[in-house]
Amino acid sequence: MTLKALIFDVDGTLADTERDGHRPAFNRAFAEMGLDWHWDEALYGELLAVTGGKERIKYYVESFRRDYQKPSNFEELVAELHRAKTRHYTQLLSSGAIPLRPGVRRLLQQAREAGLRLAIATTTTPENVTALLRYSLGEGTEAWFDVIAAGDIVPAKKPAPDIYLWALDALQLAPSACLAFEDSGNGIKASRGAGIPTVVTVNGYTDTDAFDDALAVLSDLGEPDVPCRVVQGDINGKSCVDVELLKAWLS
Ligand code: XBP
Ligand code: MG
Repeated sequence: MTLKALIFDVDGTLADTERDGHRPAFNRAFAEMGLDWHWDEALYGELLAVTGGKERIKYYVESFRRDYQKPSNFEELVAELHRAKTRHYTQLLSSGAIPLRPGVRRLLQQAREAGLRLAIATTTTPENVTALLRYSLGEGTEAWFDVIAAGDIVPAKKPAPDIYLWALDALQLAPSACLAFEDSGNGIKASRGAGIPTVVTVNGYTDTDAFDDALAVLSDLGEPDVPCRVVQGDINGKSCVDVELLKAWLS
């Protein structure tokens, strides 16, 4: 099958957003609303088992704060907390605090030059995607992506395949004409569940997840002069992931 499009996860894949982006933003929202909740780095790793910010807050309350008396408007409170968290997170991104991961900008540029289409399939809120692209990739780069599938447009978040199926439908492409880029066990379950061959770049929160079904598992996408580390699979003697390698994987 000819490669037509690349579909990228955002959090953990385009940039390491979780530990120093989403996590402090959640904590600022909790403090702002007078809650004594604080998610340290280790606890946040456990909470990442659940994708989606609102879903994660509810999981925390149900599994870690059984002492907490939920008010009758708990759903509204979660929604308000999440809006505050999104405000803090996008503010953080606007300061340029979160750079793209190695090789991301290079591969996106190469893919565009090679005529490949680009898409995004993420659990996070659309405003967060826009902010990351604007402040980390550059003003106007949202237009590089034909499809941005994000947040609550599908009710079932990753590991359900729904967000990828939504993106495929919007692209009007078969899964076998695409490659997905993911960083987590939940992410690859979603992309493979939609039938899309998947490349994984791990990070500190996901390097012990299971990726049996990946085309390759790498430390990052690498750069010509800063090679990536291969955890699983074969990158044909290259130092980094490029369009030639992606095409070879798909054939
Ligand atoms: C990302 C997530 C998200 C973010 C928070 O998962 O799990 O929940 O942590 O985003 P993936 P929101 O990388 O697999 O898409 O708070 O905006 O939901
Ligand atoms: Mg991710």
